[in-house]
Amino acid sequence: MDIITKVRNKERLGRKEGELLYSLDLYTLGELADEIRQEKHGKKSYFNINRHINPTNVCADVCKFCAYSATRKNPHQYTLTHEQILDIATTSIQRGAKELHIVSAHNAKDGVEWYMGAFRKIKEKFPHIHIKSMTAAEVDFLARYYGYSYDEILDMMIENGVDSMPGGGAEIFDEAVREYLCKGKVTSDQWLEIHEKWHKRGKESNTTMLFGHVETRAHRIDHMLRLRDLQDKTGGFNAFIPLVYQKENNYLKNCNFPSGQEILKTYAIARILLDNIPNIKAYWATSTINLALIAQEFGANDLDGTIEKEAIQSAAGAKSANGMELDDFISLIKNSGFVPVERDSVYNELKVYA
Ligand code: V47
Repeated sequence: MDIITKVRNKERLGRKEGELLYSLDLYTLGELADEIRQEKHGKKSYFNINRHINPTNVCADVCKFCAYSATRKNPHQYTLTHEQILDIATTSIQRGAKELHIVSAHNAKDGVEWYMGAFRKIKEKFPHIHIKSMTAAEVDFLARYYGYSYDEILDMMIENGVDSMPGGGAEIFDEAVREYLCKGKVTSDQWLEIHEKWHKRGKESNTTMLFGHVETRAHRIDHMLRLRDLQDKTGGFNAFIPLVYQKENNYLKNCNFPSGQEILKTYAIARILLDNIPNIKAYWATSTINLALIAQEFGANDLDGTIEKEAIQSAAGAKSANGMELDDFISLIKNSGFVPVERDSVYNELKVYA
Protein backbone atom coordinates (compact mmCIF):
# COMPACT_ATOMS: atom_id res chain seq x y z
CA MET A 1 0.00 0.00 0.00
CA ASP A 2 1.38 3.42 -0.80
CA ILE A 3 2.20 5.84 1.99
CA ILE A 4 -0.55 8.35 1.17
CA THR A 5 -3.25 5.68 1.34
CA LYS A 6 -1.76 4.42 4.57
CA VAL A 7 -1.97 7.89 6.14
CA ARG A 8 -5.56 8.31 4.93
CA ASN A 9 -6.44 4.88 6.37
CA LYS A 10 -4.97 6.05 9.70
CA GLU A 11 -2.37 3.32 9.74
CA ARG A 12 0.67 4.02 11.84
CA LEU A 13 3.87 4.78 9.94
CA GLY A 14 7.25 3.29 10.79
CA ARG A 15 10.74 4.78 10.64
CA LYS A 16 11.41 4.29 6.91
CA GLU A 17 7.95 5.57 6.02
CA GLY A 18 8.48 8.58 8.27
CA GLU A 19 11.68 9.38 6.41
CA LEU A 20 9.90 8.87 3.07
CA LEU A 21 7.32 11.51 4.00
CA TYR A 22 9.95 14.19 3.42
CA SER A 23 10.12 13.15 -0.25
CA LEU A 24 6.44 13.99 -0.78
CA ASP A 25 5.82 17.43 -2.22
CA LEU A 26 4.88 20.19 0.21
CA TYR A 27 1.26 20.48 -0.96
CA THR A 28 0.53 16.76 -0.63
CA LEU A 29 2.08 16.71 2.83
CA GLY A 30 0.15 19.84 3.81
CA GLU A 31 -3.11 18.33 2.59
CA LEU A 32 -2.57 15.11 4.56
CA ALA A 33 -1.59 16.97 7.73
CA ASP A 34 -4.49 19.40 7.36
CA GLU A 35 -6.99 16.55 7.01
CA ILE A 36 -5.82 15.18 10.37
CA ARG A 37 -5.75 18.62 11.97
CA GLN A 38 -9.28 19.42 10.77
CA GLU A 39 -10.57 16.10 12.05
CA LYS A 40 -9.06 16.67 15.51
CA HIS A 41 -9.43 20.42 15.92
CA GLY A 42 -11.44 21.85 13.01
CA LYS A 43 -10.38 25.44 12.37
CA LYS A 44 -9.54 26.15 16.01
CA SER A 45 -6.10 27.54 16.81
CA TYR A 46 -5.15 27.54 20.45
CA PHE A 47 -3.11 30.06 22.39
CA ASN A 48 -2.76 31.15 25.99
CA ILE A 49 -2.06 34.39 27.80
CA ASN A 50 1.29 33.59 29.30
CA ARG A 51 4.43 35.19 30.57
CA HIS A 52 7.86 33.69 30.00
CA ILE A 53 10.26 34.30 32.91
CA ASN A 54 13.94 33.38 32.62
CA PRO A 55 15.28 33.94 36.14
CA THR A 56 18.99 33.22 35.64
CA ASN A 57 21.48 32.84 32.81
CA VAL A 58 24.23 31.42 35.02
CA CYS A 59 24.85 27.97 33.56
CA ALA A 60 27.10 25.05 34.45
CA ASP A 61 26.58 23.56 30.98
CA VAL A 62 27.73 24.81 27.59
CA CYS A 63 25.38 23.99 24.71
CA LYS A 64 26.76 25.10 21.35
CA PHE A 65 23.37 26.41 20.16
CA CYS A 66 22.65 28.51 23.24
CA ALA A 67 23.07 32.29 23.16
CA TYR A 68 21.21 32.84 26.40
CA SER A 69 23.56 31.49 29.06
CA ALA A 70 26.45 33.65 30.24
CA THR A 71 29.64 32.66 28.39
CA ARG A 72 32.58 34.35 26.67
CA LYS A 73 30.15 35.69 24.06
CA ASN A 74 27.68 36.90 26.66
CA PRO A 75 29.61 37.81 29.80
CA HIS A 76 26.70 39.47 31.61
CA GLN A 77 25.53 37.09 34.29
CA TYR A 78 22.26 37.71 36.08
CA THR A 79 20.17 35.94 38.68
CA LEU A 80 16.87 37.41 39.80
CA THR A 81 15.99 37.43 43.49
CA HIS A 82 12.73 35.87 44.65
CA GLU A 83 11.38 39.37 45.18
CA GLN A 84 12.19 40.33 41.57
CA ILE A 85 10.58 37.14 40.26
CA LEU A 86 7.50 37.80 42.40
CA ASP A 87 7.29 41.39 41.14
CA ILE A 88 7.37 40.20 37.51
CA ALA A 89 4.76 37.54 38.25
CA THR A 90 2.52 40.09 40.02
CA THR A 91 2.64 42.59 37.15
CA SER A 92 1.96 39.90 34.54
CA ILE A 93 -0.88 38.29 36.46
CA GLN A 94 -2.47 41.72 36.96
CA ARG A 95 -2.25 42.18 33.17
CA GLY A 96 -4.08 38.89 32.62
CA ALA A 97 -1.41 36.16 32.40
CA LYS A 98 -2.81 32.77 33.37
CA GLU A 99 0.43 30.82 32.99
CA LEU A 100 3.98 31.53 34.07
CA HIS A 101 6.46 29.64 31.89
CA ILE A 102 9.65 29.70 33.95
CA VAL A 103 12.88 28.38 32.42
CA SER A 104 16.31 28.93 33.91
CA ALA A 105 19.87 28.04 33.04
CA HIS A 106 21.67 25.45 35.20
CA ASN A 107 22.73 27.57 38.12
CA ALA A 108 25.36 25.95 40.37
CA LYS A 109 25.59 28.97 42.68
CA ASP A 110 22.24 29.39 44.37
CA GLY A 111 21.03 25.92 45.37
CA VAL A 112 17.84 23.94 44.93
CA GLU A 113 15.97 26.18 47.38
CA TRP A 114 16.45 29.19 45.10
CA TYR A 115 14.45 27.31 42.41
CA MET A 116 11.83 25.82 44.74
CA GLY A 117 11.39 28.92 46.91
CA ALA A 118 10.47 30.98 43.85
CA PHE A 119 7.65 28.57 42.95
CA ARG A 120 6.43 28.43 46.55
CA LYS A 121 6.32 32.22 46.94
CA ILE A 122 4.43 32.67 43.66
CA LYS A 123 1.89 30.01 44.63
CA GLU A 124 1.44 31.45 48.15
CA LYS A 125 0.49 34.79 46.63
CA PHE A 126 -1.38 33.45 43.55
CA PRO A 127 -2.74 29.95 44.30
CA HIS A 128 -4.58 29.75 40.95
CA ILE A 129 -1.75 30.67 38.57
CA HIS A 130 -0.45 27.76 36.49
CA ILE A 131 3.31 27.33 36.84
CA LYS A 132 4.88 25.53 33.87
CA SER A 133 8.50 25.12 34.83
CA MET A 134 11.61 22.96 35.11
CA THR A 135 12.75 21.37 31.86
CA ALA A 136 14.03 17.81 32.20
CA ALA A 137 17.51 19.32 31.69
CA GLU A 138 17.02 21.46 34.81
CA VAL A 139 15.68 18.48 36.78
CA ASP A 140 18.70 16.40 35.76
CA PHE A 141 21.12 19.22 36.59
CA LEU A 142 19.70 19.83 40.07
CA ALA A 143 19.64 16.11 40.84
CA ARG A 144 23.23 15.53 39.71
CA TYR A 145 24.80 18.69 41.07
CA TYR A 146 23.09 18.79 44.44
CA GLY A 147 22.89 15.01 45.05
CA TYR A 148 19.18 14.21 44.74
CA SER A 149 17.32 11.50 42.85
CA TYR A 150 14.99 12.48 39.99
CA ASP A 151 12.06 11.34 42.17
CA GLU A 152 13.10 13.69 44.96
CA ILE A 153 13.36 16.70 42.64
CA LEU A 154 10.03 15.92 40.94
CA ASP A 155 8.29 15.54 44.31
CA MET A 156 9.79 18.84 45.49
CA MET A 157 8.48 20.54 42.35
CA ILE A 158 4.97 19.32 43.09
CA GLU A 159 5.17 20.26 46.79
CA ASN A 160 6.31 23.77 45.87
CA GLY A 161 3.68 24.46 43.21
CA VAL A 162 4.90 23.41 39.76
CA ASP A 163 1.84 22.32 37.75
CA SER A 164 3.31 21.11 34.48
CA MET A 165 6.70 20.71 32.82
CA PRO A 166 7.74 22.51 29.62
CA GLY A 167 9.29 20.57 26.76
CA GLY A 168 12.75 22.14 26.76
CA GLY A 169 16.06 20.32 26.82
CA ALA A 170 15.03 17.59 24.38
CA GLU A 171 17.09 19.11 21.52
CA ILE A 172 17.76 16.07 19.26
CA PHE A 173 17.78 12.62 20.80
CA ASP A 174 20.32 11.03 18.44
CA GLU A 175 23.29 10.38 20.74
CA ALA A 176 26.05 11.44 18.32
CA VAL A 177 24.39 14.76 17.42
CA ARG A 178 23.56 15.35 21.07
CA GLU A 179 27.16 14.77 22.09
CA TYR A 180 28.28 17.34 19.51
CA LEU A 181 25.63 19.89 20.54
CA CYS A 182 25.47 19.63 24.29
CA LYS A 183 27.83 17.06 25.76
CA GLY A 184 27.40 16.57 29.50
CA LYS A 185 23.77 17.70 29.61
CA VAL A 186 20.82 15.37 30.33
CA THR A 187 21.03 12.36 27.98
CA SER A 188 18.14 11.38 25.71
CA ASP A 189 17.24 8.37 27.85
CA GLN A 190 17.35 10.49 31.00
CA TRP A 191 15.16 13.18 29.38
CA LEU A 192 12.57 10.52 28.54
CA GLU A 193 12.89 8.88 31.98
CA ILE A 194 12.21 12.19 33.76
CA HIS A 195 9.07 12.86 31.70
CA GLU A 196 7.91 9.29 32.27
CA LYS A 197 8.30 9.73 36.03
CA TRP A 198 6.43 13.05 35.85
CA HIS A 199 3.58 11.50 33.87
CA LYS A 200 3.39 8.60 36.34
CA ARG A 201 2.63 11.21 39.01
CA GLY A 202 -0.48 12.11 37.02
CA LYS A 203 1.13 15.28 35.68
CA GLU A 204 1.32 16.60 32.12
CA SER A 205 4.16 18.04 30.08
CA ASN A 206 5.16 19.23 26.63
CA THR A 207 7.97 18.14 24.39
CA THR A 208 10.22 19.93 21.92
CA MET A 209 12.68 19.21 19.12
CA LEU A 210 15.39 21.71 18.20
CA PHE A 211 15.95 21.42 14.44
CA GLY A 212 17.58 23.17 11.52
CA HIS A 213 21.22 22.95 12.68
CA VAL A 214 23.45 19.92 12.03
CA GLU A 215 20.86 17.15 12.27
CA THR A 216 19.49 15.18 9.31
CA ARG A 217 15.88 14.46 8.44
CA ALA A 218 16.42 10.89 9.73
CA HIS A 219 17.44 12.29 13.12
CA ARG A 220 14.18 14.26 13.30
CA ILE A 221 12.13 11.15 12.52
CA ASP A 222 14.07 9.17 15.14
CA HIS A 223 13.36 11.95 17.68
CA MET A 224 9.63 11.92 16.96
CA LEU A 225 9.42 8.12 17.15
CA ARG A 226 11.11 8.00 20.57
CA LEU A 227 8.49 10.49 21.78
CA ARG A 228 5.66 8.50 20.21
CA ASP A 229 6.86 5.37 22.03
CA LEU A 230 6.85 7.12 25.41
CA GLN A 231 3.46 8.67 24.71
CA ASP A 232 2.06 5.17 24.01
CA LYS A 233 3.15 4.23 27.53
CA THR A 234 2.08 7.32 29.49
CA GLY A 235 -0.20 9.60 27.43
CA GLY A 236 1.23 12.56 29.36
CA PHE A 237 2.42 14.84 26.53
CA ASN A 238 0.05 17.65 25.60
CA ALA A 239 2.00 19.23 22.78
CA PHE A 240 4.93 18.66 20.45
CA ILE A 241 6.87 21.83 19.65
CA PRO A 242 9.38 21.84 16.79
CA LEU A 243 11.78 24.70 17.68
CA VAL A 244 13.48 26.26 14.67
CA TYR A 245 17.15 26.86 15.41
CA GLN A 246 18.18 30.56 15.73
CA LYS A 247 21.75 31.17 14.73
CA GLU A 248 23.07 34.41 16.28
CA ASN A 249 25.55 34.87 19.17
CA ASN A 250 26.37 31.21 19.81
CA TYR A 251 29.04 28.61 19.08
CA LEU A 252 27.27 26.44 16.52
CA LYS A 253 28.53 26.93 12.98
CA ASN A 254 28.17 25.10 9.63
CA CYS A 255 24.47 24.62 10.00
CA ASN A 256 21.89 23.53 7.45
CA PHE A 257 19.40 26.32 8.02
CA PRO A 258 16.00 25.04 6.95
CA SER A 259 13.99 26.74 4.22
CA GLY A 260 10.39 27.76 4.89
CA GLN A 261 9.34 24.65 2.96
CA GLU A 262 11.48 22.39 5.14
CA ILE A 263 10.02 23.93 8.31
CA LEU A 264 6.45 23.47 7.04
CA LYS A 265 7.21 19.88 6.01
CA THR A 266 8.51 19.20 9.51
CA TYR A 267 5.30 20.51 11.13
CA ALA A 268 3.22 18.43 8.71
CA ILE A 269 5.25 15.27 9.33
CA ALA A 270 4.99 15.77 13.09
CA ARG A 271 1.20 15.95 12.74
CA ILE A 272 1.15 12.75 10.66
CA LEU A 273 3.67 10.67 12.66
CA LEU A 274 2.67 11.75 16.17
CA ASP A 275 -0.80 10.27 16.04
CA ASN A 276 -0.94 10.12 19.85
CA ILE A 277 0.12 13.69 20.74
CA PRO A 278 -2.95 15.91 20.40
CA ASN A 279 -1.38 19.32 19.81
CA ILE A 280 1.34 20.48 17.40
CA LYS A 281 2.59 23.88 18.44
CA ALA A 282 4.09 26.36 15.95
CA TYR A 283 6.06 28.41 18.48
CA TRP A 284 6.07 31.73 16.68
CA ALA A 285 9.17 32.95 18.54
CA THR A 286 11.30 30.56 16.49
CA SER A 287 9.31 30.11 13.29
CA THR A 288 8.36 33.83 12.94
CA ILE A 289 4.71 34.75 13.27
CA ASN A 290 4.19 34.71 9.49
CA LEU A 291 5.32 31.12 9.09
CA ALA A 292 3.44 30.08 12.25
CA LEU A 293 0.24 31.41 10.67
CA ILE A 294 0.89 29.37 7.52
CA ALA A 295 1.79 26.34 9.66
CA GLN A 296 -1.86 26.29 10.75
CA GLU A 297 -2.54 24.85 7.27
CA PHE A 298 0.25 22.29 7.71
CA GLY A 299 -0.90 20.51 10.84
CA ALA A 300 -0.20 23.04 13.61
CA ASN A 301 -3.17 23.85 15.86
CA ASP A 302 -1.44 25.86 18.59
CA LEU A 303 0.61 29.06 18.50
CA ASP A 304 1.86 29.16 22.14
CA GLY A 305 0.85 32.56 23.49
CA THR A 306 1.47 36.24 23.93
CA ILE A 307 4.78 35.53 25.81
CA GLU A 308 5.21 39.16 27.04
CA LYS A 309 9.00 38.78 27.53
CA GLU A 310 11.39 36.13 26.29
CA ALA A 311 15.14 35.79 26.66
CA ILE A 312 16.28 32.42 25.25
CA GLN A 313 15.31 32.58 21.57
CA SER A 314 15.66 36.36 21.35
CA ALA A 315 19.28 36.10 22.56
CA ALA A 316 19.93 34.00 19.44
CA GLY A 317 18.23 36.41 17.04
CA ALA A 318 14.48 35.75 17.29
CA LYS A 319 12.10 38.74 17.36
CA SER A 320 10.35 37.60 20.51
CA ALA A 321 11.94 39.69 23.27
CA ASN A 322 8.74 41.63 23.95
CA GLY A 323 6.06 39.11 23.05
CA MET A 324 2.95 40.17 21.19
CA GLU A 325 -0.16 42.20 22.05
CA LEU A 326 -3.24 40.06 22.61
CA ASP A 327 -5.41 42.02 20.15
CA ASP A 328 -2.80 41.71 17.40
CA PHE A 329 -2.40 38.00 18.07
CA ILE A 330 -6.15 37.41 17.83
CA SER A 331 -6.60 39.44 14.63
CA LEU A 332 -3.67 37.70 12.94
CA ILE A 333 -5.19 34.27 13.64
CA LYS A 334 -8.65 35.43 12.54
CA ASN A 335 -7.34 37.07 9.37
CA SER A 336 -5.53 33.89 8.44
CA GLY A 337 -8.86 32.05 8.37
CA PHE A 338 -8.70 30.26 11.73
CA VAL A 339 -10.66 30.59 14.97
CA PRO A 340 -8.57 31.85 17.90
CA VAL A 341 -9.31 29.91 21.08
CA GLU A 342 -7.79 30.95 24.37
CA ARG A 343 -6.90 27.83 26.34
CA ASP A 344 -5.44 27.10 29.73
CA SER A 345 -2.10 25.36 30.10
CA VAL A 346 -3.57 21.87 29.80
CA TYR A 347 -5.80 22.68 26.82
CA ASN A 348 -9.17 23.35 28.43
CA GLU A 349 -10.94 25.96 26.28
CA LEU A 350 -11.43 29.32 28.04
CA LYS A 351 -12.73 31.61 25.31
CA VAL A 352 -13.57 31.19 21.63
CA TYR A 353 -13.05 34.37 19.54
CA ALA A 354 -15.63 33.53 16.86
O1 V47 B 1 15.53 23.58 25.37
C1 V47 B 1 18.03 27.28 22.95
C2 V47 B 1 15.83 26.03 22.84
C3 V47 B 1 14.50 25.62 24.60
C4 V47 B 1 18.09 28.06 20.93
O2 V47 B 1 6.87 23.61 26.63
C5 V47 B 1 16.86 27.42 21.12
O3 V47 B 1 5.35 24.97 25.88
C6 V47 B 1 16.23 27.95 18.98
O4 V47 B 1 11.64 24.58 25.57
N1 V47 B 1 17.42 28.54 18.73
C7 V47 B 1 13.75 26.28 25.74
N2 V47 B 1 15.93 27.37 20.15
C8 V47 B 1 12.39 26.79 25.29
C9 V47 B 1 11.34 25.71 25.31
C10 V47 B 1 9.92 26.01 25.04
C11 V47 B 1 9.56 27.11 24.29
C12 V47 B 1 8.19 27.36 24.07
C13 V47 B 1 7.21 26.57 24.61
C14 V47 B 1 7.60 25.47 25.37
C15 V47 B 1 6.54 24.62 26.01
C16 V47 B 1 8.94 25.17 25.59
O5 V47 B 1 14.95 26.64 23.73
C17 V47 B 1 15.75 24.86 24.90
C18 V47 B 1 16.42 24.81 23.54
O6 V47 B 1 16.01 23.69 22.81
N3 V47 B 1 16.88 26.93 22.36
N4 V47 B 1 18.79 27.98 22.08
C19 V47 B 1 18.37 28.62 19.67
N5 V47 B 1 19.56 29.19 19.39
